[in-house]
Amino acid sequence: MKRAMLAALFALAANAAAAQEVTLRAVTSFAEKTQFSKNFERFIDRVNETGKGQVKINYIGGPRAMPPFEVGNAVRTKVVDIANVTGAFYTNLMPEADGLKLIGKSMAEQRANGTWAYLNELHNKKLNSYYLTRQFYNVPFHIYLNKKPEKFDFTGLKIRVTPVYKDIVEALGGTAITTAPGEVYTALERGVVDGYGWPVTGIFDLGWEKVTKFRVEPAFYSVEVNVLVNLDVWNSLTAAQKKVLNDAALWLEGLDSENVALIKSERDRQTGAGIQPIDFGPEESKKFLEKANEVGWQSVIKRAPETAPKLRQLSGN
Ligand code: 173
Repeated sequence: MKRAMLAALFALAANAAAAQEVTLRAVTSFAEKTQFSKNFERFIDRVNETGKGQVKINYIGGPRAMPPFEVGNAVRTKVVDIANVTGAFYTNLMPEADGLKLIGKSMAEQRANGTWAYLNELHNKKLNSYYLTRQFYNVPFHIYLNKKPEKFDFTGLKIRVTPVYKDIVEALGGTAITTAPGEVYTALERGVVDGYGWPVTGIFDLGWEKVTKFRVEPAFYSVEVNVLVNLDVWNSLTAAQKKVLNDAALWLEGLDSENVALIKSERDRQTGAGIQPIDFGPEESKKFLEKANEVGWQSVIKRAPETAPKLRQLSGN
């Protein structure tokens, strides 16, 4: 009798745990298994392992499932519960997101100095989402070209952009053409563009080395790929479920330490593929970086005059 009661109790407890397990639908704004989805995919595995009985993530996939520029809105409206997405793809909803590229501090620093809290507040308000974390703060961007300019002047060049590169490309006289990453290869192949902006890592994922001649030095800005959770979903989670996600997010932040070696190997690989650096020397490089920072902030401040100055101050840039 005692035994039967115990068994029944255990069954009840197991049921309660099962009833508590929540399944989150996830998408990524980058192609599956490529550079800027990979660590998010590892995060999903981690959550599914450590969160057994608590949280389960159901990975819907990447741009084949949802156009990248729609991912931010999909989290906002709870079409998906959790997403891996760069702020560059949701500046229409949150102009401040364009400022993320200008914040080069690690998440540990951002949590310590109030940046994370402020960004979370902005994501709560404008994207109805919880700002779980950001990845790749220590990976910069480059402009890649197929025509070689004589100086830092892109006049006459058509360059594929997202909001990340638009202002600096235009400040240097180039013509900016916005496309999703999935359209870059064809645009280069057909000569619709003479170059493109992209991080230092990842160009091999979609075969762009075959249609790329030059990489402009120096590297600039900071890659930001964020993990957002719909705010209603976040608020409905138990403390234990939030902890699973938060712990996995901190673990994900730790993966940024891999980026240093990765950058070196990707630069070597680019050299091996015949991609030549264009370098106008230290003075011009310094001027370029100052200009990129300034036009970047001015553009964000113009679109978000109430909030962007505080972000700039927190960034230290
Ligand atoms: O170039 C892009 O599509 C872009 O803005 C981006 C942002 C973060 C990581 C990779 C690319």
